[in-house]
Amino acid sequence: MPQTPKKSTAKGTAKREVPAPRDRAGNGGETHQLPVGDEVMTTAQGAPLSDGQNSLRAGDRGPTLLEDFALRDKIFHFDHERIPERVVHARGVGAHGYLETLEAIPELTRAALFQEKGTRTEAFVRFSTVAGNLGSADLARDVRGFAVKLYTSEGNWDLVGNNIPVFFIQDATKFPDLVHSVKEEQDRGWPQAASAHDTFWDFISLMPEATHMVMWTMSDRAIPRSLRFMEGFGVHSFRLVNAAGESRFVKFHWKPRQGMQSVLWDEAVKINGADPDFHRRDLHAAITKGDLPQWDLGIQVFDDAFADQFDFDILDPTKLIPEEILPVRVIARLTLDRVVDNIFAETEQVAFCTQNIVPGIDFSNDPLLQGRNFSYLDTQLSRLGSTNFTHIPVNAPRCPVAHFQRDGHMQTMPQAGRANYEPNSFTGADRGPRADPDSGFVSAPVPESGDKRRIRAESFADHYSQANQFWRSQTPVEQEHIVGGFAFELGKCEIEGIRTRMLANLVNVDPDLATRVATKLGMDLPEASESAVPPRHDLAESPALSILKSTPQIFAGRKIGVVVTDGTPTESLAGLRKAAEAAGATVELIGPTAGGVQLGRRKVPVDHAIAGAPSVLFDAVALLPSADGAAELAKRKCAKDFVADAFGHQKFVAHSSDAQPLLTAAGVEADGGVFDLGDRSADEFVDACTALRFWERDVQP
Ligand code: HDD
Repeated sequence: MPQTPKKSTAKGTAKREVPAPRDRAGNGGETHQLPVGDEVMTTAQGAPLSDGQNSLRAGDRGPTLLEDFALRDKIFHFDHERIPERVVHARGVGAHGYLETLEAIPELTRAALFQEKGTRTEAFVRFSTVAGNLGSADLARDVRGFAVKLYTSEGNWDLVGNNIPVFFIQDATKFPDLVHSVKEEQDRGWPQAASAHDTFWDFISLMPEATHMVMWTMSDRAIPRSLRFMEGFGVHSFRLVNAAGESRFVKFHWKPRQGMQSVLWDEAVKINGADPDFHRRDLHAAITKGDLPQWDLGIQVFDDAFADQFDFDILDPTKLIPEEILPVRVIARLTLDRVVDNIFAETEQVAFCTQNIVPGIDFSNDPLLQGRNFSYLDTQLSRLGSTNFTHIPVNAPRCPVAHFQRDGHMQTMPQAGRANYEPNSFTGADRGPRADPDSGFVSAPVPESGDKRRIRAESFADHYSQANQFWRSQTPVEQEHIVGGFAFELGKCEIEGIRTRMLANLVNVDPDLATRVATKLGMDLPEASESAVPPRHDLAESPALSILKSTPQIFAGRKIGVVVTDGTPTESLAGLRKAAEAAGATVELIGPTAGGVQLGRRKVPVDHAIAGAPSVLFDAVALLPSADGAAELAKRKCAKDFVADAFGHQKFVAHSSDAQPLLTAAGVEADGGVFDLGDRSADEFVDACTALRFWERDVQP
């Protein structure tokens, strides 16, 4: 039967308010925002529509008419919805927030945001994985991007960092090679979001400068439990410049106030299946429920004298300065307090550029940074299609913008005045802006000289000593994870020569590491590869490089998965909930089905059905079934896996005595990390959970 035209249900008479346009300075721009709510639906041109369900046709069953401007308007826009995803860091999640200055540092920098304690600077942050496409899974073993846009009163400052303080390569010219090697192989299109393949390890094993960074990416740093539980780093040495024009070097650090935490590789693999959006969901949930993630912004400041006596070149981005040698001084705090309204408009269109700096901050000669400064602006043109991407609200500076740049695709600022050049002899509004030598950006007056050459400085030649320092600074548990990481990834390489070459490089890092990886791979240990300078194995250990040595004991922001069934005693559940909430943790209920459980006379909703909520989604678990419920669950594979995995992943487990059949069915024998709530209190359990894992449990992967 042909559809007869339906009457629109929208209120055709509702008054439409027209928002104010963006001003000359780029502020406002609410015209971009469609009103939300009970409004008349319109075309993109604003014409109200009477019917959103049917296109215009001649007769009930006749052809669609070319004059249907509403159909064309809608399909035209849909056909062009996608823009190129980022060539790297395609998958990301963004949030709004602010940076609060805790300590004024005018003696170090004239940057406006650091002149007074208490200054609040609006911020937008985007976290990302590097290798995977937009639709890849969150728990890939990968570096996490940590990009921060600070809308300061003197322009946007973008600190485009990672959660690892060093980088794979020393020179920007190697970046396309690095990225090609890690992305899906061009002749087959896989693997997706994974470095465990031949081309990546081929490149890495041929580029010894990458060795330090792969020590980090094979460590737990590359599989964070939450984006909230990881550090961030500006990586390069930058400069701070004060009002007198004096400059010093600086490295930027973000320290999570929630502490650091990672997952095990076996968990990462399973989380990717159970919830590929695990990280973005976690960030969204924390912010929307008011558990606002915070990072302290710290600086390592040093002068030329320090740089000259330091063991490595401070311009080399494959090196770090241990915090034990140069402590991190906290100067500000970042708080994320608002999720985005629209992923595309904000997270997708945000355009970070390393060259976005402000008076008081300057670049160093790090060759990677210098190359990045070219690349980011360039890539935004390709992604966003116009030089006017700075007009998009998420990119627009919050301070006045005044220049003679004109026109181009999608120009949205009606720039007034007569002159669009300078110098000019007009006055008043027709004159336009002028640069100001006193308040404007002045580059640090650093003397430069030298011959033009394509060369890698000799001071960049040591590729193994800091890799060894990283290795020795880890706890035995973390070292074992690193060995597992290398063995897994190299085990995926089909070409044996690549594995051998990488092992030979690892011998330079540490013979014990190399031997253990070779054993896991079932390979003979090769001779050490040739090294440009003899690797040092005597650098002082740096506890700050280890997650487990440097993270505070804190369970706030974590999640306990509680298994309940019909008949779960309400008082044990209430006791656990109270203890968890007192520690700032969340409790989520897992029932035999999604339909809820009967507790006394009440039907209580659950957050998950056990078949869809493996224990990898939680930081600790509690088993509180009734005796009947435990007997039923003990027959189900998903319930046994839930318990066995929680135990195998070295998590703290609490249980009622009724739960014993389930523990037995899962093959769990109680140890110090398993709490019988008949004998020990919920408070004791949650207190133990602050260690996050019961690492003493000896579990063979
Ligand atoms: Fe990069 C994106 C971080 C080296 C070229 N990079 C990008 C993002 C982060 C980083 C966090 C995502 C920003 C966002 O969320 O939109 N990149 C780094 C760090 C590096 C680094 C910490 C080394 C210290 N990058 C690097 C080099 C080059 C690039 C050497 C090129 C010479 N990076 C890009 C890019 C991207 C990018 C192609 C892709 C999308 C974008 O810029 O906006 O220009």
